[in-house]
Amino acid sequence: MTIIVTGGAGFIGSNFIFHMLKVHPGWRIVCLDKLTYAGNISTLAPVMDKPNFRFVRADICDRAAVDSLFAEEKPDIVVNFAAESHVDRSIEDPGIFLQTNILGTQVLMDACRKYGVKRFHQVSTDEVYGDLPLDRPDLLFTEETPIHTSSPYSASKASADLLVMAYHRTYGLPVTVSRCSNNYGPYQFPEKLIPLMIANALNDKPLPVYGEGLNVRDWLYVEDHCRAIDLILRSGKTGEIYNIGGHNEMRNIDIVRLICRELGKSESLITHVTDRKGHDMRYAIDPTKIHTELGWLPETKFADGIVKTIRWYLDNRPWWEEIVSGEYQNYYRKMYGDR
Ligand code: NAD
Ligand code: TDX
Repeated sequence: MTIIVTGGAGFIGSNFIFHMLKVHPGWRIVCLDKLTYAGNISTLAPVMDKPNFRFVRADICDRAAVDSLFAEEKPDIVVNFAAESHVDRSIEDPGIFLQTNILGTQVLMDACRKYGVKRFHQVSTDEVYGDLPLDRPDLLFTEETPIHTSSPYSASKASADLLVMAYHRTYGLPVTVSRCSNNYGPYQFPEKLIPLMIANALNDKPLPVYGEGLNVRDWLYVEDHCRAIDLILRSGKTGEIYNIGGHNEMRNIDIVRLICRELGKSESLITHVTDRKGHDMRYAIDPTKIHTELGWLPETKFADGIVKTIRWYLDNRPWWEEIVSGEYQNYYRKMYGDR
């Protein structure tokens, strides 16, 4: 079994590669990644020398590069994690989001058709469903919830999902799609809420909470997401969409307070800043389908996962200090300078 994993030098993709090499030691994993600002080759250092692992630096939008890799590797499965993934960046500059997230997905699917790939799995997001009101806790996103996007990021992910389903219907491409809630865990780029707050707190810097911090996200430990995708690849039905989430809704402000408590830092570091444009209020996944059809359940409780995650950032300071010391400083000034 040969799998091409795109975006495997990023947060979830790298965790997925570690997971798959552990649970399927006989499978060959080929990581295709452009190494954008979010991709970090050092993350993959522990597996780089494994005989059943290969890293290839390439852009999923580059047809020639994708074609020659598929010709060489003849993959059985392709799992597409490669994406521009940060909502705030999509608000500043949407173009690259449309390019990578939509057109890149098309390039990969064309190669899958040409080389007879047995499964193309698209890693999507709950953000394609838009948001839910805070005063209706009974409402959850199911796979039937209409697509209703808010940001250029979520619109690009939803567009890709539509294209994936169109390739299934029109060309019979054997696809699956998963839509997961917010992930947290090791190797997440420190522009995202949880690692950003951990890194800032450790450096005694202000903790920039958008608006009142009352927005709700549904958090899932990254390893649970990886197990769900592995299960969909082995037992999921082609042409199907699976929601992934663990019923773990939390307000942003409560997460930031918890991080302060765990790190022994004062809540006076919390600074309320101008809200995100078009900020989604609440996400909440109904994972009934993946539970009843495939037997998936999350294994890590948030209380344990967040402690493990904070411990990981404490134990792996060089990994994120390297990131926050470089180009990230310009990003941070631009995004938070006069917010
Ligand atoms: P990330 O930003 O950490 O990693 C993205 C990876 O893709 C990086 O390694 C980057 O170098 C690579 N990449 C970007 N453009 C590329 C291109 N044109 N060609 C090849 N490689 C390219 O993202 P993440 O948080 O790991 O998210 C992975 C996927 O999961 C994305 O598709 C995202 O939409 C989805 N997702 C993320 C979350 C979350 O909470 N992080 C939740 C649900 C779904
Ligand atoms: O500095 C911040 N302050 C703040 O209050 C940042 C970066 C975020 N926030 C808020 C905005 C959101 O309500 O925290 C919440 C989480 O923000 P992000 O970490 O940027 O995640 P989100 O916008 O929810 O999107 C994430 O989940 C779905 C991922 O980045 C997406 O890739 C995924 O599809």
